[in-house]
Amino acid sequence: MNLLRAPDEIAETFRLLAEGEKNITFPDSFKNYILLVGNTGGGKTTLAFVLATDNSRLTSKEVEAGKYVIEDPDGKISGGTESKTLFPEFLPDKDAMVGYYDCAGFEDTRGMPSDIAANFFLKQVIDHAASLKFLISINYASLQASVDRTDFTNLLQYMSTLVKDFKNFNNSVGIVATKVDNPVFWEGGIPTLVPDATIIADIGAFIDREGKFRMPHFK
Ligand SMILES: Nc1nc2c(ncn2[C@@H]2O[C@H](COP(=O)(O)OP(=O)(O)OP(=O)(O)O)[C@@H](O)[C@H]2O)c(=O)[nH]1
Ligand SMILES: [Mg+2]
Repeated sequence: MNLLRAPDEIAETFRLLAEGEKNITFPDSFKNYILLVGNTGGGKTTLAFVLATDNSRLTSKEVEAGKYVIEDPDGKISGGTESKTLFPEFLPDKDAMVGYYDCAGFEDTRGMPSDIAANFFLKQVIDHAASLKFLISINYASLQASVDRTDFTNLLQYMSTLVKDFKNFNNSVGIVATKVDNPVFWEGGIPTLVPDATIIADIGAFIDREGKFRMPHFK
């Protein structure tokens, strides 16, 4: 941290902590939480909408030829490298009696005050939980052997700082691949969509291989 900027950053940290205290909610009737976590822009907020709302307010927009993003009317879904979500946002699933918390991205460019505030409120959510599960959302592009693995490695590192003992979370951590494109293979000169089951199996093999290689203590 640049010392000359320190007073500003300290003031900003306190401002964000005060703002978060006003924003964050812990409804009494929900104690079982599913935390939506992952790198910035991995699709946590979009997934929260898909899981906990009726989806009818989401729209898709073509941003480049054949490339779509999903938008919500309140502008909570992000578009840039800065994490749009800062304070964990509560979305209830009344049927399942669980509460989703849409969390800030693990890696973003907003700096120290935002990092401190994001981690402070994440800890508050964890402390309020009677039971806790994690749903990691990550771009499909980061789960392919042929693409850069940095994103996945960063995710593993962050998860291992968040969860000290994964044995306590057996069957409580899920991964959702977002922004899955439509890969094709050619059969007799005809393009055929790769079936979902094949994509899921490939992702499973990638996670198994990379996870064991990067973090041998991960199971
Ligand atoms: N095509 C497509 N776009 C998606 C999908 N999931 C997310 N997006 C887009 O990806 C961008 C980031 O999505 P968000 O849901 O805001 O990601 P986030 O992880 O909450 O981001 P931060 O809160 O900033 O960390 C948005 O432009 C979304 O529209 C998906 O499955 N398909
Ligand atoms: Mg978000």
